[in-house]
Amino acid sequence: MTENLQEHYAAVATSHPERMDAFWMPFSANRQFKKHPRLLASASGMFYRTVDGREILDGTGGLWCVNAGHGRARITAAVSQQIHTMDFAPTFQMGHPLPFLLAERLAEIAPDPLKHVFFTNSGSESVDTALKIALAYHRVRGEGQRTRFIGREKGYHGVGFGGISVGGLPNNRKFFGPLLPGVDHMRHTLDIGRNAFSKGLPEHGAELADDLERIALLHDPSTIAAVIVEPISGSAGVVLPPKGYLDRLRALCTKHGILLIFDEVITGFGRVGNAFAAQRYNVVPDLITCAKGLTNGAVPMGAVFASNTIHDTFMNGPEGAIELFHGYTYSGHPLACAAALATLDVYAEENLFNKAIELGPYWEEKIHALRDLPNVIDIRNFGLIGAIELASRPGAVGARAYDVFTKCFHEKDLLIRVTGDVIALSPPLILEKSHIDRIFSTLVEVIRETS
Ligand code: PXG
Repeated sequence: MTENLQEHYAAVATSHPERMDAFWMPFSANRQFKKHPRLLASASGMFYRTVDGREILDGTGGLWCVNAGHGRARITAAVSQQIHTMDFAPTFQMGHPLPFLLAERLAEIAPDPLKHVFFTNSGSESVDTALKIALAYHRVRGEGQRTRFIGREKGYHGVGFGGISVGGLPNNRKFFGPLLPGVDHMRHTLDIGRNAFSKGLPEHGAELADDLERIALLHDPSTIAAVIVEPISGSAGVVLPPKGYLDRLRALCTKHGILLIFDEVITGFGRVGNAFAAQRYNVVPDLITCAKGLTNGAVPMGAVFASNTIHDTFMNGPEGAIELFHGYTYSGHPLACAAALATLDVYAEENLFNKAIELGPYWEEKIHALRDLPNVIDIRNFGLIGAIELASRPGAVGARAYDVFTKCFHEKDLLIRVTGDVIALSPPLILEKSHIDRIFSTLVEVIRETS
């Protein structure tokens, strides 16, 4: 039925493009897209299939979320069974077993001591939740003057007002007014001049963490609630932490009583090896935000991990009092929980949190083989993340990478993601060496053909 509907729609869309007008697409050039649509109809393993029947190799894990590959039978069955058993149940002053089970499972894979989980429906909600927990935590323990947040240039923390306030991408901020007050930003860590073509983490730039000290001293550390960073920035075009940088941020936060939030919406669930980047880099934050890979992208869900100290601080008032005035109708939704539990099973059974460590060196070797292609000005990689940065055409930032993107999709059956002139890659973790070979041989051809 769905397939017929899709085929029917695809035919209609081709003959009557104006029929596509009602859907206002997110983060998209709507008019350009609707003139030349790219419509996907089904997905399995490493591949999408388009409405016109082409098999497309997925170099992006959907949108950094399908870590276990598409159409996993175990996840599909769990969600399907759950919707037949119980479609919805409230979690405000009520409950059902699944979010309790899931939180316990998640606590097992989270770094010590982040053993408590608050459920949301997206990365953006996870970020706003973490920021609110940070403010409320300080207030509950009698330091309510800690109201400032520190983010970072180029940071992406979703699209809620909290997230765009601490985020550092100008286009995501400039249309939306004054945002949250009391937010400052550290400098970003992308330094192509010193670190171009680094393999893995760059050597130079740990000292940029000292921006935190400078900003903290400017406002007085006692006014700062939390610092939020992505261990690796994804949306900004893959920006890596220089060696020692995250340790330095951790030390400064501890010194000044500031909470450290790692936004692991992209880096969580095996993308860089281990469950979380916090473990891979051996730096433990106070809060971790996640989403995406939590359910393998199958059902929307996000989560915030809180340290025992933060959680326990809220559990001190009168027992009948609500400890945190925050939550979503769909926090701990049965379908999302069922998807997440099955996803964790797949990750564990197939040892997928080890995949980025195991295949990382091959991935690194293959991506860096592109360094001498025309217009390539930097290549960055860590785990199963890769970025190839192209020089921008004069006066047309993003045009060259966009041409690579469309050529890959329409002519070479490869899905990549581009942001500005950066080609970003984040394939499902089930990929094999042959997929890696195909991704990069295609990119070699296409980059060579693109002026
Ligand atoms: N934090 C981080 C670090 C993210 O990468 C979000 C929060 C927001 O998540 P939601 O679920 O609200 O979208 C994200 C999302 C890209 C791309 O191509 C990245 C994201 C979303 C869409 C595209 O880089 N990251």
